[in-house]
Amino acid sequence: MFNIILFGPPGSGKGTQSARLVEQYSLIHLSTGDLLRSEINRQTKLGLEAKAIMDRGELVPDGVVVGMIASALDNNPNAKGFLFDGFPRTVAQSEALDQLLEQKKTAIGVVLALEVGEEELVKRLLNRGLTSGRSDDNSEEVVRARIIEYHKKTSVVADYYKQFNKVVKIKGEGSVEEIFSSLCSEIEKRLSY
Ligand code: B4P
Repeated sequence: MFNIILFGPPGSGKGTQSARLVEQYSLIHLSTGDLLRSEINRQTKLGLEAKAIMDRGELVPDGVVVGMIASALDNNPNAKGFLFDGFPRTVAQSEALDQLLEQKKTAIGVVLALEVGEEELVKRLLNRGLTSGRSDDNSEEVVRARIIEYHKKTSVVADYYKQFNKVVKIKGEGSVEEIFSSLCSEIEKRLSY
């Protein structure tokens, strides 16, 4: 099993690149953002609670997202590997993920960290907000709040994985194809070990 975390601030291209990577390497795509939006669309209790938090640009409580990931892992017993997109977003989520993977006798192979400047992030998200219908993309105030939340709680996730030498930085500006090719070359170095 080969498991990847695609890491980076909001708007860095995680969702965009994940769609390509899961197809290329036959991985199961686990995006906590997508899982939460599916709860919102189905108007579940969890979804209604999450929507209010997401609309402020804040992070949903760790227990909620860890529970969603635990079920998704259980539901895919024959996976060749998982691509985690937008998860983990706190150190507590990282520790919980390590434990869940250990129970399944596997681990994270690599953390690919997309690096994109702040103004480019704001531009991309507001631009997506013009068509996505996502309420967290259509106000500059909320977009900037998400970036602040990233610096406060999520950027330390990279430090957590650095202690295990698992982090590779990837330039996240340029064409989608160029970035995809950088990601693939890092994955292939590790697959050929
Ligand atoms: P997510 O759904 O994870 O959304 P994101 O970080 O905003 O987007 P992403 O990074 O995937 O978008 P992409 O760059 O692909 O999270 C949404 C919310 O859910 C969070 O704020 C939080 O409230 C909650 N949540 C999710 N996971 C959580 C967790 N683990 N714990 C707690 N809360 C959680 O796309 C952005 C735009 O850029 C697109 O329009 C795309 O077309 C464009 N783009 C991509 N690559 C580009 C490139 N190379 N050049 C130009 N534009 C590009």
